[in-house]
Amino acid sequence: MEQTEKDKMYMRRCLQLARCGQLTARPNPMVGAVIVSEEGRIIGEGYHIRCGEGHAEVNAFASVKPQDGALLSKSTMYVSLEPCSHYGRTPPCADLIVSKGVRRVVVGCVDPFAKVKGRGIQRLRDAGIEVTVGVLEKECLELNSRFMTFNTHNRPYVTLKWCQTANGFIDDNFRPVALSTPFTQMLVHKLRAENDAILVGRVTAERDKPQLNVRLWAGRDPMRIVIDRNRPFAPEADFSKPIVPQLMKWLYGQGVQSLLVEGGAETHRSFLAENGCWDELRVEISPRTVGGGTAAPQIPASAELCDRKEYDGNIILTYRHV
Ligand code: AOF
Ligand code: ZN
Repeated sequence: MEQTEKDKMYMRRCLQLARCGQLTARPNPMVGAVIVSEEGRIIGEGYHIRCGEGHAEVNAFASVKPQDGALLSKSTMYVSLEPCSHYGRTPPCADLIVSKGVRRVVVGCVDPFAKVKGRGIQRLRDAGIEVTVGVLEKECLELNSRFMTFNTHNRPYVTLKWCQTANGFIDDNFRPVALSTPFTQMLVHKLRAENDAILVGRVTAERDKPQLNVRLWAGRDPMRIVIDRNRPFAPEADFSKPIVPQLMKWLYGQGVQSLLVEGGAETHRSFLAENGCWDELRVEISPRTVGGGTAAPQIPASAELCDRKEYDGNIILTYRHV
């Protein structure tokens, strides 16, 4: 598909708007929409603020000034996610767009949600609207990676997070050791706020007694899960079979779109194992070294480094599963 610089520019604005819903749109995706007149002026903008309230397109149309209303019939709507076609908590955006009579719609990516999945785009095309799909598609998918994974693979998006010494240990055999800094600690709380659930193994829960809540950042506390190989997490759990797929299925049923795994090493290994399941690794490396301790998990060959940040000597590496 041909992506003009102009299309990309307006789609970038949609992404910018979408991010304003980061703390409030969940479990709905972050979505931004822009309406551009024939001569290239933005006459309307909106984003999805809160689940249950107007979608991005509704807010964008509502922002158009009455004196610009006549421009709609020759304008283009840009939206980072396919307009919905179903009655959910709100009516279908595709119908609204058709009734407003815009000439063209540019969509960032298809909505994998089973009730939409291409039907929104089809409805627009059936009404004679020119539709372009896939402008900045990668960025649009990445913005809602948790929502996309949940709806595409029927399981939550899984992030494994650990902090290790420069020589590869997650603790010190001899004494308690603080590896995170006050700043990176704050980033951990931000990560917690971005996830629906947080999980640790029983050993970590008993030894470290982590609170697993959000104290150093804005946002809601995730659901807390302690996994114990001797106690079923749900009545249907079968410990004679690998536990992670069962856990994923159960979390999906609970509507958990994202899971943050905070350790310990054994728990991480079970997610990293051949039949395990993970999407992102977030590894913090402290400049400290220790004489010995619990070995940090190995970074698997299927991990691709996609980000590296350094804060006061602590390095945070982010990997994606490829
Ligand atoms: C859009 N624009 O801004 C958003 C969309 O229950 P509802 O009515 O809020 O519908 C939720 C579903 O609609 C959600 O799962 C996703 O598929 C889509 N979200 N669609 O056209 C938006 N937030
Ligand atoms: Zn909608």
